[in-house]
Amino acid sequence: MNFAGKVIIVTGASSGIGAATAVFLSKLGAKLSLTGRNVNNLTKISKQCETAANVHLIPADLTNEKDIENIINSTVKHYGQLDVLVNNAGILETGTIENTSLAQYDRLMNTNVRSIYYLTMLAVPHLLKTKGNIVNVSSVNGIRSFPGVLAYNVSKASVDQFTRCVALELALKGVRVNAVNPGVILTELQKRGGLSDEQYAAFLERTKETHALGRPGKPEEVAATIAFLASDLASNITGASVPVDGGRHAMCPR
Ligand SMILES: *[C@@H]1O[C@H](CO)[C@@H](O)[C@H](O)[C@H]1NC(C)=O
Ligand SMILES: *[C@@H]1O[C@H](CO)[C@@H](O)[C@H](O)[C@H]1NC(C)=O
Ligand SMILES: *[C@@H]1O[C@H](CO)[C@@H](O)[C@H](O)[C@H]1NC(C)=O
Ligand SMILES: *[C@@H]1O[C@H](CO)[C@@H](O)[C@H](O)[C@H]1NC(C)=O
Ligand SMILES: *[C@@H]1O[C@H](CO)[C@@H](O)[C@H](O)[C@H]1NC(C)=O
Ligand SMILES: *[C@H]1O[C@H](CO)[C@@H](O)[C@H](O)[C@H]1NC(C)=O
Repeated sequence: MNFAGKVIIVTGASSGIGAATAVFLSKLGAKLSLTGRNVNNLTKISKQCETAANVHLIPADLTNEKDIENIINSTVKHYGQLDVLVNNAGILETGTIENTSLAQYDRLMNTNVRSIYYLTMLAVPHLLKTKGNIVNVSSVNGIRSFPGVLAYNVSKASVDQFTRCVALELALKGVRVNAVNPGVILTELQKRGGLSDEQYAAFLERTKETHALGRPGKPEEVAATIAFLASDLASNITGASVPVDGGRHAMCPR
């Protein structure tokens, strides 16, 4: 895989899968635009990237439309082109149909779906010029259902459906669109989603049974899959949702 000369936007790059993806792609020669809410965190990740000159930081809150516009404008102004969009930013909250709220629905759909919708709209004219591609980070929750994270799962199912629809719309124009669907990955997502330290420890213990490979995944394993889908090696893959979940999507309780 070689991304020399390729310009890649990674949203949510200040932690977890986004951070691992940024570092991974930088080692493969990519020029990066990294977005995140927290400038200090972004700066920390940029220092782990291979070549400082190939990292452009764009602080952004993806619930803010102007911020989304600025991600595209600033990237194209800085590098003159865009080759790959990695839609990674996302949030997780728990809630069932009995204790969710419309406010929660709006938060999840705005952050996990509406932002991607708009960012992708704005990115596509530039991707058409470079015959670039899009990788969306979804979740195993997009393809299988779990109780207790209703709005989150609905938002991720939307991401998968968007991925397939946009893939078909852009296929003949030479732009590929794919998603990765991580299972439980060792990031701060769950704790930020409201789990206490104890609940999180129990949650991780349970991954030994809920993931066929018997362990949670690492951000670098998702990053490698994102890099593959974004690379020319995946030239004949579009509209795919690729699980990176230790086999979880294939399992049934028994
Ligand atoms: C910034 O990094 C700290 C330490 O890793 C983390 O606790 C915090 O949630 C991060 N903030 C954002 C907005 O990502
Ligand atoms: C981004 O560029 C577009 C097109 O030039 C312009 O309409 C829009 O106002 C710009 N937005 C921001 C936030 O810079
Ligand atoms: C909603 O209810 C579920 C099941 O009773 C519980 O596990 C969860 O913590 C509750 N979530 C909220 C946000 O109250
Ligand atoms: C994923 O990919 C498609 C195509 O880029 C995009 O339209 C969609 O909004 C993206 N976002 C999500 C959440 O999938
Ligand atoms: C993709 O695969 C199809 C079916 O095997 C083949 O006809 C097509 O030429 C391939 N496209 C590319 C870009 O390799
Ligand atoms: C959605 O996904 C999460 C994370 O895997 C899972 O724990 C939750 O139960 C799912 N919720 C629904 C309603 O599918």
